[in-house]
Amino acid sequence: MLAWTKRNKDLVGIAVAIVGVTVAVAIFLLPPVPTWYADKDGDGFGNPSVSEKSIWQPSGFVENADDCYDGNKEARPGAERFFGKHRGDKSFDYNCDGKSTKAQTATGSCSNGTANQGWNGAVPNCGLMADWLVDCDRKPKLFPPKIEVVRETERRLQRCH
Ligand SMILES: [Ca+2]
Ligand SMILES: [Ca+2]
Repeated sequence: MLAWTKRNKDLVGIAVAIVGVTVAVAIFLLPPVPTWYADKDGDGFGNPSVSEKSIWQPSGFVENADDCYDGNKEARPGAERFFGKHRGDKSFDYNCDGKSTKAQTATGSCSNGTANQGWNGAVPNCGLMADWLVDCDRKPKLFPPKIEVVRETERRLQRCH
């Protein structure tokens, strides 16, 4: 029978200490559990208000939280297209820069019968139709005799992003 000597007790104490230090070092060296963000619209950009912590990437989640609206895949950082319809929450900020930028802001004018194309009046808000000046025609008028400038317009939609 093995005698439980003081030396054996000391060896057990040292072994327990080594195991304890090893576990502590292993826990310290483990990478932190990453946070994943829901990407419901599948555009590769995550919703900052819907997240999950997991070692593995959950399905439908991405590692960034850069989406400004996760209900429309056309609305994402860096989007270049302009749209005539809001993205789904009444906002036209499709490129996630915090503002709705109008595609067309020029106002039209006629100069010597030549048109500088643009809106024929005030610049419309995003998603609204308005008249766009396409041409200026000089037409003679008999009474009183003069040259009249007639503005030719077409209806256009203000697109934004
Ligand atoms: Ca998204
Ligand atoms: Ca924008």
